[in-house]
Amino acid sequence: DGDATFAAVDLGASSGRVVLGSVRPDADGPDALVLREAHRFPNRPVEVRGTLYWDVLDLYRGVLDGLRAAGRLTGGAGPAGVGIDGWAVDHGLLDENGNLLSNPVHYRDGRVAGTREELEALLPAAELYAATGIQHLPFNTVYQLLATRGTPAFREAHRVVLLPDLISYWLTGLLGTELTNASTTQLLDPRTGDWSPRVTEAIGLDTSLFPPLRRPGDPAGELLPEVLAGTGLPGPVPVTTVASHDTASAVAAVPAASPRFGYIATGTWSLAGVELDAPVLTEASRLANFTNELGLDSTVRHLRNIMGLWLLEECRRTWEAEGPPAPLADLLAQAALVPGPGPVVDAGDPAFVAPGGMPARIAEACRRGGQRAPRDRAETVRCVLDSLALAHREAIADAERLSGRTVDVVHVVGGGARNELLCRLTADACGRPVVAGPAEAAAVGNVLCQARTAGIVPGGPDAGRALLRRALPLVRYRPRGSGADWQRAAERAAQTRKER
Ligand code: LRH
Repeated sequence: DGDATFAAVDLGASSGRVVLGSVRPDADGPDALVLREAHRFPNRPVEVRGTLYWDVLDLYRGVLDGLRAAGRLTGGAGPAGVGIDGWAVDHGLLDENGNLLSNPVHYRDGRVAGTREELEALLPAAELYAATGIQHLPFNTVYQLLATRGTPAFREAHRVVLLPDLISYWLTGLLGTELTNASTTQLLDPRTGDWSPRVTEAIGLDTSLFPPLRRPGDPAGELLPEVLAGTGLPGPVPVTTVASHDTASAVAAVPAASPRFGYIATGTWSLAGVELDAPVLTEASRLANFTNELGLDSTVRHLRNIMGLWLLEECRRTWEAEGPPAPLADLLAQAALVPGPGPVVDAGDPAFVAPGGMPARIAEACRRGGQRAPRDRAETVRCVLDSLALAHREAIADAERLSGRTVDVVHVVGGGARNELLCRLTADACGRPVVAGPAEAAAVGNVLCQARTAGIVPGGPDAGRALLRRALPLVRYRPRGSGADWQRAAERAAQTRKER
């Protein structure tokens, strides 16, 4: 019992943050969980000689700055613990002395071209899916390793370390491979929770390249003396292995009251689906491009990756390069006035993965499908949000059909929970009530996992979720209309798919 303040390090594709979560399990209202953002920093990938990299040292500096700020916010006492989560699939290579051999490459880099065919020749897609349950995404770790294994850096590599684990290594000096994130590599068998011999043998990968697997809740060490000195924190500060895949932490923070819920974890991506006890490894699930990622408490996230607010972030990046800033609030207010659903694109189309020229690519996709292209920024933003709402509708319907789980309510968590228009359109398109929040879902799941390990919150998904329902301000959206207009929009989006 008691209460405590934990620091969640949460690394997203467009920004990182260190969030303090103070947990008071006995409090009845908002005091049960108080969140304070200690520090937020941009994540700015950089292209060098045709390769897109993460600036991982800049991110690490952001983490250290955040821990220093967390110390100040706690009046010098420092957090009771630290946990690290971030986006999936990416890794760094370490030599035998633990030094980083090369800069981690961004999952949106084009180096994976051709690796799908390479793997298919070694292991047919149906067998790969039966062994791992992971949907095909061009940048899954397995493809990145195929792309990199001929390089001098890979030949020198002693360890392959997933990115949140790399940050954890720099903070603690200890190496591990966290299980929920390992499940996104497409090298792990979700039934055994261990590397899949079927896949690793097919590609000739030595799994001892990965540091030993560890589970959410396991201790990950303590902040190193040099980290304490650099951040001014008083030691010792334990580091806990949390669900280090940000989506796993985000779904652990869904404040659902019953198992009959769907979720949409929104941010750069929209991850839409259901939470199950066991993976769905059917051929129908593979063909629908549904994945089975591992979560907290041995749960499985049966979901589809949808392009997400990346489409909007990229439009804004293009517009801002052309002229004055395009503030998000203004764009959304104008988009809300555009009648819809109007022209729509397939927000699952991998053609949208790469950065650059997004407004033109969206317009082109509309025209290709025989629709009129958006005429201005407001219409473009509306097209993106209508397309996302539609993709959410299809993913929730497919998740129900493929898993047999009934969905009575859809929870929108992550950054998009702040986007009123997106939530409203999602409720209308899904024909189900939407409950929005928390927006900092990954950080909340990260804090909850630490609080459980510290014995402050009881184990299992339900106690944490009940605490969140008491503590968090949640916004509810009722679905409007019959859904007939969304059915027609679905037919238009299917047309852009056909023409692809
Ligand atoms: C979201 C996310 C998602 C992955 C992608 C690479 O941040 O972790 O779950 O598919 O990044």
